[in-house]
This record gives sequence, C-alpha cells and structure tokens, in this order.
Amino acid sequence: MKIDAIVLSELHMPLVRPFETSFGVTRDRRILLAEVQSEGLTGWGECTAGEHPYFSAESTETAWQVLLHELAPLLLAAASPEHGGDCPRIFRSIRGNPMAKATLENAIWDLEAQREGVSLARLIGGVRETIPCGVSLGIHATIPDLLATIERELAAGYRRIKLKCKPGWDVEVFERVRHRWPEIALSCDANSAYRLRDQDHIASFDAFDLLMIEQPLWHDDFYFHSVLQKRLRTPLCLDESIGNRRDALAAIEMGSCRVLNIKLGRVGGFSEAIAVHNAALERGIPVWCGGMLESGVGRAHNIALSTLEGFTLPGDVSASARYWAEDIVEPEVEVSQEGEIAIVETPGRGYEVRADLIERLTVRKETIRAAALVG
Ligand code: OSB
Ligand code: MG
Repeated sequence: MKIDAIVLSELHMPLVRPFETSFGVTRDRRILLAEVQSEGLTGWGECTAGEHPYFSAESTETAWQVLLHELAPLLLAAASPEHGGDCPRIFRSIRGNPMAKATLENAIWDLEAQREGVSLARLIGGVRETIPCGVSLGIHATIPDLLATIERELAAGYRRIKLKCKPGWDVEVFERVRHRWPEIALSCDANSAYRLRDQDHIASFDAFDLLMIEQPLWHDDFYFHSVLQKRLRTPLCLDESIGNRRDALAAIEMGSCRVLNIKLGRVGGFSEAIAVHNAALERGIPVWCGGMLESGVGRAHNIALSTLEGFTLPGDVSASARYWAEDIVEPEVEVSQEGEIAIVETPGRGYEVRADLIERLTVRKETIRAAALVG
C-alpha cells in the first residue's frame, strides 16, 4: 500500500471522573492519534502513553517527537508496506518507544483489514464473537465511595473488578469488599507500589481469594517477582515488566507470574502483542487485555486483540461512557448486561471515527507527507 500522508493530532479530553493509581491522579487525557492515509482509505492508531512518564518512560510529548521526527518519516520512506506486520522491521533502527511505534503499526493493521475487507479481529486470527469485560477501579477517597462504585459496575454486568492498590489502600479495602461480595471475581493492581520488605504483607492478600495480584514490585523486574510468587497461593500477573515476547518467556520460565496482561502500546503494537499471546497460549498461561484510559480508537484495537484464543480472562476493556462524556467513535463502545462487548464485523476497526468531534478537541496537528521525488 502506498502511504500518502500521516496526520498526527493531539486531543484534550477530560475524563468523566478522575482515575487514581499508586503513581498519581489523571483528570484530563492528552490523546495522541495517528491517521494514516493510503489510496483513499484511512487507518487510525492511538498512542497509549500517559501525560507523564510514570507508567513507563514514554509520555505524550516524547511520543509526539518520536512519531513526528523518526517513525512517520521511516514509514513514508518504506517501500510500500503491505502488512501491519512489516512495521517492526521498518522501525527497527529506533530503540524503545513502543507506544509511539504501536500508534503507527496499529493504524497500518487497521488499513490492511479495510483493504482485505475483513474486521481487524478476523485479520489477526481472532476467534471470539464477544469478549468478556472487567473494570479497573482507581483509588477512591473513602472505602464507602469505592463500595458504591463496585455496586454500580456489578449492576452494569462487569465480570471482574480490579482494585488499584498501594500501601495503606489494600488489606482493609479487600476485607470490606470481600465481606460484602464473597463470590465476585476480584483482583488488584499495585503498579509497582511495593518493595521486598512488604513480602509478608503481600502474602496476607492470599486470604482474599484474589484472581491475581498485578505488578506488585518494580516495573522492570522478573527475579524478585519469582521469589514472591513462590510464597503466594494467589497468582501474580505482570503488566509493566512485559515489553515483548522474550520478556514473557523469561517471566513464564522463571515463574515470575502465572497470568499475563497484554497491552498493545506497551509491547509496540499488534505484531508483538500476538507474539506474546502465542508464547503464553503454548505454555498454558492465561492472558487478558489491559487498558490505558484510551479513547474509542485505542479501545477498538483492544477489542480486536481480545478476540484471540488465549484471552480467556475478562480484560480492562470497558464502555466508552465510563471514561468520556462523548467518545470520538461512532457507535460508542457499549457493554451488554452480561458484561460483554460484541465484535463488529465491518472491515477494519469496526468503529467509525468522528472527524467533527476530533477537529473540535484537537489542540495541535501535523501532517507528514512523503518527500516529493526529485528528477
Ligand atoms: O496498570 O493497568 C494499569 C491505567 C493507566 C495506566 C496503567 C493502568 C491503568 C488501568 C486502567 O488500570 C485501565 C482502563 O480502564 O483503561
Ligand atoms: Mg496494570
């Protein structure tokens, strides 16, 4: 496919409610979108970097720079990429920056699906017609506030509740939640808030029958998670630590976790996400799709990814309305009373992008075109 132009846009979108993790509070998102235009079709990608380099080293600002000055020129200079799967090779000279890379790679996968006339879910080999959904609940001001939120999400049909936690917002919270709902599928995510001295404390989480404990220790660690896992009955799940297939293999072989969270941005796009998924599936390790407070574009890609065979656990992929007063896709992402999202079988990502709304929310925009051939 010949790439005619790449348009980068930064949108400012306030969340309907603040989201607090162990590393901080997010109230407003800076959403970075890439629109890749090719022979009359348009593929869309979303950068999942945060506003600050707290979750990982990338931020909206670093990704903007890398996309504008490095990745977009490489993609435009490449001899007609035919597949999303060609992107890792095209971007090979650029070290790191997986979220920036995923922005363009995922847009090319969207384009490829449109050209083939199949949904993105089918293009990647997805086998599900619906995906099971969970929610990730931030740290709340009080435990009663959190209980009220859980009540609302369970009533909406969500099949798994994940609680953000940190020292001081953990055991007491789990006790109160389990007391009220002894049977629900419940997990927690520390975003690296604990250290080795907290091992006994983390072992006490075993009392709450959690589905998993996500990334309790350092963001780049395998070994100490394997030490901790040996002491726990509860499975550990790694998020931040898993940047690619080799990381997944290391984590599985070392016993650092028994479950994997796969995020498209964190691993650099669909190619590597599928590779991580395949490695886990071959070894009997269940996976689920993580979320990064995405707009409808990133959400559509997460939905497609979640249709792969190994995504047996409910992901952090939930309805647009939980995040946005108005999402930038049409229709918005909706979750059924059974806690499922139905896969849309139209060609490509399955959700139209609302150009009018994007225009209104955009605070900066750059168009990059192939340099005109001289002579
Ligand atoms: O660790 O999964 C995480 C949001 C921002 C950064 C990291 C994480 C999260 C979430 C939210 O848990 C998931 C979502 O609802 O998009
Ligand atoms: Mg996480």
